[in-house]
Amino acid sequence: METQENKVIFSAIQPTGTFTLGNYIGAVRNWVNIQDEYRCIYAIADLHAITVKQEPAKLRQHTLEAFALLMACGIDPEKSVMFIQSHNKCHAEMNWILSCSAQFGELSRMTQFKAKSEKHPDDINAGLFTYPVLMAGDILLYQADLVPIGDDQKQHLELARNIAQRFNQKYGELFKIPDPYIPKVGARIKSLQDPTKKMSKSDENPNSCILILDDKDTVIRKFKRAVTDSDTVVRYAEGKDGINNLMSIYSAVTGKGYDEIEREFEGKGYGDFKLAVGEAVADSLEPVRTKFAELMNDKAYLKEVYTNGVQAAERISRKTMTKAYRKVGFVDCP
Ligand code: ATP
Ligand code: LTN
Repeated sequence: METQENKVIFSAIQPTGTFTLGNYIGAVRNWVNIQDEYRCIYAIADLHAITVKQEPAKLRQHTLEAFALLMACGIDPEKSVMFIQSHNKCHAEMNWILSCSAQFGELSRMTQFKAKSEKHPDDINAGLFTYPVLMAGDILLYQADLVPIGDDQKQHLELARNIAQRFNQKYGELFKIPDPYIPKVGARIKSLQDPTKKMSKSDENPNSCILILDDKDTVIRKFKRAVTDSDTVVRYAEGKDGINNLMSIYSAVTGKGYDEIEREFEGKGYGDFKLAVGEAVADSLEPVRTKFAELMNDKAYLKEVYTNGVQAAERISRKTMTKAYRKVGFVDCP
């Protein structure tokens, strides 16, 4: 029987900028929490990032920073495999093999493709269209059992399952069919300026999102400016999107339940509450900032970690890649 420890988890994040509090609470913090329970493999998805325009020097910098950020947030290279996607050539190779099992029709139905094509009408490149195939390869190469993802990636995971099943039917069993991993605590953090929208690193208004490297003053200032409502009572209720969002952030960083938070701020105004949320968030991010600065000052160590990481990733994925080549009928590589 399979124990949880033998189950493989794969996930990745794109190096498109400093992570937000949303990325941290909704994704990376959960990745950290499951490291002891599963065999975790995490990647910085730089191949995915170039589906939209990137400045080369910035991409290189953001990729290293994202890698260091994962470590600063608590991903431990002694426990998990962590690497940079483009370093492992299997990803680009598997992308081709799987693209021949993906259908034009199903790729056309991806809502992210439609949304990104509308946002960048002058650059609807083929990579943007086949993005989910590359993502399917990421997952299937490691025979992942579970994939932690947010709502926005559910459609892509469903597609990965369909591609895997189709390949297995066409060529014989090879890929494990992955399931989504829904974390126990997985808050969807909203924009501080428009709490009906998700907090996102590509938002134009810098006050809308907390970046995990923001200093204490900046964090507190952004929370002070957060949009709330004309009521004065701190309570979780329908129609109070701004306050609900702040409560869910406060709850995520302090571990307190909504009832407890309501009692804590009874008789106090929004000003006090916003300050408390700002301080709690800033305090919880402080160790991340310190660790990040340390890591960025030791590039040799970072390099050692991503070198060991890709070697481990290669070892696992090359086995699947070789089997896939045999299945489709390629002559063994001399
Ligand atoms: P972009 O603005 O470039 O689209 P993003 O901030 O939405 O980026 P992604 O890189 O697409 O972030 O997502 C990385 C991970 O963080 C995903 O698992 C995603 O579900 C999660 N995530 C992103 N934003 C939030 C949020 N506001 N709340 C909770 N989880 C989030
Ligand atoms: N598309 C994802 C990042 C990503 C990913 C993956 C997530 C690339 N490959 C494989 C899970 C599994 C995103 O933009 N959040």
